[in-house]
Amino acid sequence: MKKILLIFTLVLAQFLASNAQVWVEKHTNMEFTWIPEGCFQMGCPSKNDLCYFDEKPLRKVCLKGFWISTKEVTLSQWKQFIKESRYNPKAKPEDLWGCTSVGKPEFEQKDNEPVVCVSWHDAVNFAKWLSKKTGLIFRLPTEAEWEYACKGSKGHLCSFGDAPPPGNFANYWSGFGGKSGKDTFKYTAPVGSFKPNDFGLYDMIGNVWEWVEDWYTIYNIPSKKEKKVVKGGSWESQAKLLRCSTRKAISPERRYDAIGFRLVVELPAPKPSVKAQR
Ligand SMILES: [Ca+2]
Ligand SMILES: [Ca+2]
Repeated sequence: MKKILLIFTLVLAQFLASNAQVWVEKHTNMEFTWIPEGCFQMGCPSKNDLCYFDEKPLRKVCLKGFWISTKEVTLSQWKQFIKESRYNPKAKPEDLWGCTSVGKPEFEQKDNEPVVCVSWHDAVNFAKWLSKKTGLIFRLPTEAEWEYACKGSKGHLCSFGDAPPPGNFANYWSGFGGKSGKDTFKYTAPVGSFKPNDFGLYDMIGNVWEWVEDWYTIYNIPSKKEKKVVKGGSWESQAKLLRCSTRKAISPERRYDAIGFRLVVELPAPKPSVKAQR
């Protein structure tokens, strides 16, 4: 019975994801998915011992609907930005972690993998470039938007459930030998290599950490605006870290081989008559 229920849930998730309302930005071919207005429980339950203190407490947050990138921004889209804008920031060696230069990790990447080694400022400049190019407003998601999108319509702590699901669900740490994890990817995986959550979003947990707009603060405690938040864990995170509430404080100057980003675009809500375009 449990097995039938699991299969039904998976089929339903795929059906909902395949019926997600999407919009494609033509210049970069970047797809966005509509996340409907709603309230969710942000953070992690206080009784959950796996979560860190900075993910707690669980609190209700209500958001208007928004459009968010279906997948992480790819190396191909990043290369297009560099070529067209001639963006050429100086990277201090101490800000490069596992990177040879801006947008270039020490490992090989294919164009359909997520861009890494980009600072928070690089990500914001990418959004500004695309905004100028299209006349629309692109920006990083807020931490609340990102986490709501990650948790899906059921508010799952780990995108697909309240604990990391068994099996091949995301790209995470494969061990020092590489390819020893269930997902088989040693470093970054092509975006969309794993199943989407029930909003239709890919790789919210795992693959690469993702920059969000917010400064890092502890809930309800005033603090200095020194670091930005990255979300969701990456190819170098253990499976137990792959939660929607997982957060890390990183200097906005830092370029790291496990951090990328996705964007939000400020478009009107889709009309109810809009059909899925997949
Ligand atoms: Ca892996
Ligand atoms: Ca991710």
